[in-house]
Amino acid sequence: MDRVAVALGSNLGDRRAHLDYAVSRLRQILTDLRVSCYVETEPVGAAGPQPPYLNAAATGLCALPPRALLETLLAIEQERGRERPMANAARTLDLDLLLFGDRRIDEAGLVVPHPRFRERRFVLEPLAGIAPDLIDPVSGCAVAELLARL
Ligand code: PH2
Ligand code: MG
Ligand code: MG
Repeated sequence: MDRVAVALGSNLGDRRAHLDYAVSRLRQILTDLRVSCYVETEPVGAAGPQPPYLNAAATGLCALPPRALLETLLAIEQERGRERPMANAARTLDLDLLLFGDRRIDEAGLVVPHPRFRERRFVLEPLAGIAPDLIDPVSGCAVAELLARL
């Protein structure tokens, strides 16, 4: 089984309830689940003013193939009423697949490692709290190193 890492984010509605729900759903599909603290962060890259985010990260062991995990993450977003009016719009729940073991995948709709996670403090800070030694197979760096370099 591969150790996977997922980023969680919410800035619409009851943010804590959305993240709690996502964690309970992740517990059904991943074993040895570890969940970071929830951190409040300022929106990055939004076109206009937006409410602050609650962000978190989770890791666990996954028996599903990557595409099936991705589809499950998207289904969980839908269960919280996720809408996509435009890129970077405020959202009830965003679940991004960051890492899938040491695999590199570049397919339609599925790019792993996540192409922007190395630049995102709102991803690396929570992830470093639970998995500082997890290796990014593209840069060869551990999560703690990626955070220190920001
Ligand atoms: N997600 C984005 C864009 N900007 N900013 C913060 N603070 N947290 C996020 O989760 C986030 C963001 C795209 O998914
Ligand atoms: Mg995202
Ligand atoms: Mg997303």
